[in-house]
Amino acid sequence: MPVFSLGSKLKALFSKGESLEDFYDDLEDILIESDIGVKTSLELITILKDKKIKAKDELGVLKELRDIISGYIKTWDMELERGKLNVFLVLGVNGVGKTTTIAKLASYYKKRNSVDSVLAAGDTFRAAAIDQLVFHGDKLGMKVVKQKPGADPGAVIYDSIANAKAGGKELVIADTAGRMHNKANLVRELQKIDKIVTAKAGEVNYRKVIVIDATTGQNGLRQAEIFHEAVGIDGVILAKYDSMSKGGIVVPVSRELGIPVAFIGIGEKYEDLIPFNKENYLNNLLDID
Ligand SMILES: Nc1nc2c(ncn2[C@@H]2O[C@H](COP(=O)(O)OP(=O)(O)OP(=O)(O)O)[C@@H](O)[C@H]2O)c(=O)[nH]1
Ligand SMILES: [Mg+2]
Repeated sequence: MPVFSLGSKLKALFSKGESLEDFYDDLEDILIESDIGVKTSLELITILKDKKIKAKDELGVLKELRDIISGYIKTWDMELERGKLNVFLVLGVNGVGKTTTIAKLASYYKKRNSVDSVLAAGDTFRAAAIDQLVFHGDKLGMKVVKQKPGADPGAVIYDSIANAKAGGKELVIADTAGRMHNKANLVRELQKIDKIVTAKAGEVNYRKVIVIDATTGQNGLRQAEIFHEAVGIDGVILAKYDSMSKGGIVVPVSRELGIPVAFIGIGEKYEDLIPFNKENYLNNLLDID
């Protein structure tokens, strides 16, 4: 599958030598196609027009785009608050990479901070989801708190916090179901979980992160919107960045929803999760060497 390349499309556009109006129209289409979002793309075009950036000035356009987009993207290092229990609730629609990302996060904090996580099997919607987390917990040598399929996810997460506290652990990473019978149910369920953990806000550093699949396109923005409205999201992890997409979706998520980017997933192995680096990301997005 070819990699969608905003940079190569831009290069082709520059070599077209069309009128300034057509250039801006085409540029707008290219930006939207690269998941930057309609609103943000229009905003970018307006700024370029205002600055009277010339279509022929390839480097000038790229530099300008890079600078503006850079200002749009917020980042978050997702460091642990030491000496305290950290609770990371991992959200996202089904199949985006939540459970795999949880295992990667547990592995990351083990390496970085020598911290063992307690993994909470909060996706009680499917038996296989619990088994998948247990599989990772066994491989990583980390405790998994679970109940039977169909159990109340809030209770599982409550137990995992109690378990972590009793064991002197500093981190709980909680899985959640990305699907329910319908959206209203999903939102209600998440709000219940959120209430339970928020009640412990004084004692724990509670953070909510959404996993977005880089290959799902602009739908990722809608997903982030729904979860953000439901419980308020602190950060995004972009999974499957190694696949064909260049991850333009984090631009509108950051710009339009104000959600910072924490990590990117670049494969299926535990070590394939790296802190988001804005410079590298922008160079890759725009194909700048
Ligand atoms: N290439 C690649 N694959 C990934 C990445 N992250 C997750 N995956 C794969 O995506 C698939 C789905 O991942 P899961 O972690 O099961 O996703 P989930 O969101 O927990 O899915 P549900 O529990 O079904 O809602 C698996 O095959 C993962 O190996 C990534 O960064 N890169
Ligand atoms: Mg899962």
